[in-house]
Amino acid sequence: MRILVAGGDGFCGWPTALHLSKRGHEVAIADSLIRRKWDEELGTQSLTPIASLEERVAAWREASGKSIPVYIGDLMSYEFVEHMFKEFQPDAIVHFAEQRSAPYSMIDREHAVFTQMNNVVGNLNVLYAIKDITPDCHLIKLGTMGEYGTPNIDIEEGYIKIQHKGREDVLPYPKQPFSFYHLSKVHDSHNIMFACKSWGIRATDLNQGVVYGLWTEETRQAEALYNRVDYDGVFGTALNRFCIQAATGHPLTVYGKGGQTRAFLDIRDTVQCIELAALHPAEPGEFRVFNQFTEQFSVLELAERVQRVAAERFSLQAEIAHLPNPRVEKEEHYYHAVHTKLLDLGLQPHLLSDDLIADLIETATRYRDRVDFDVIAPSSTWR
Ligand code: NAD
Ligand code: USQ
Repeated sequence: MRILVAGGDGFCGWPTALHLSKRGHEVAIADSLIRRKWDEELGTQSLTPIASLEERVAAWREASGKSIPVYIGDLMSYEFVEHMFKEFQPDAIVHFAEQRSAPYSMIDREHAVFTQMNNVVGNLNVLYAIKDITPDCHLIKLGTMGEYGTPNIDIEEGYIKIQHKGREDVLPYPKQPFSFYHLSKVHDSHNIMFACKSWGIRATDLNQGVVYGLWTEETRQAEALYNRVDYDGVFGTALNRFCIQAATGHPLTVYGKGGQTRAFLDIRDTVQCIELAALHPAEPGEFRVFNQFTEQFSVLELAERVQRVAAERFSLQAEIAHLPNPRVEKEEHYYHAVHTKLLDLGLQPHLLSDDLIADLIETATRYRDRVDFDVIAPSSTWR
């Protein structure tokens, strides 16, 4: 298949592009490289050294013999999107190219407005390009489990059967997102659903949980292929942050009580899920939703697990700090989310293992000189 990976310079996009290329698909990457600029804005960097996108694809050509053409540009520019679709003629587009940090979207008005413009406008441009240039192209869009929030009932995969005053319908599952970032994903979902209904576009919304890990088979092959991994208080995510904190002697930053329960998956399962969605496309006009995660954990449970592995494998004594929660969220709640559709398509999950945690701690120990303690604390607050 001809697969365009938008956001292919990022944490999920880069390993996905390599995985799809390795599996024999014709892959192209689109990215504005803006994520590298946000690192500069925040005074942070990936824990692992990352090569430029140009060096990355050259290293991949050397390692695999396969070419990945690159389109550098902003999805907010329709001219750019139109040119790329006309030239590459994708069978599928995997759309990762958004501002994905909840704390970044909550810094202030400017960051909230930017996040929603970047994400909603970019996604709308992709929808129009599909309609006008490649109407059969399957949109594989990264959504988030955080679109649903934490309702006191089970979370279904996109839709729920409702009985009301003696009548029944299957309706979109109610959305109670956590941040202006998560809200941008809800707006995207609504726009995609409308486009599928109106124009007959085929789309899969992958409501992904928090991704942990760093390495995939392909990204380990050479230093120029290394993936990025974030540890700072804005872009770093729960489990990865705890491993890097344990390795560097920083207390593990549990926000509030730590009973916040979220859905999680290994980066190796992200790349698998994307290929499964591509190989089994939605029907024309279908707006399909998959919950893309493999396990759920509370934040405190993860911190305790990292603490134990750090002690057992490395004799490191990691302290757990309960910081005042910078976010407005429930710290104790019911959480049970359905996630069977990707398993039905053949997903073979990599469940969280002590080995994975140890591997992350080992990587962080190797690159501890790149860790700046000043950017670890949460710097953006919801209130
Ligand atoms: P990332 O920030 O590492 O990568 C995103 C990439 O998109 C960056 O390289 C950035 O330069 C690019 N980009 C952003 N806006 C763009 C635009 N307007 N035009 C062109 N390129 C643009 O993020 P990630 O962690 O790889 O996340 C990828 C996607 O997966 C996001 O949509 C995110 O919401 C979703 N997601 C991520 C996680 C996670 O835990 N990382 C979990 C669930 C969902
Ligand atoms: N948390 C801590 N300590 C930390 C970091 C986070 O306790 O040091 C808590 C947060 O308060 C929150 C939970 O851990 O309750 C998850 O936070 P996170 O920063 O790991 O993840 P989140 O903000 O939800 O966002 C990440 C990605 C985003 C993706 C989302 C999936 O950045 O792109 O959409 O995970 S989900 O959570 O399912 O919505």
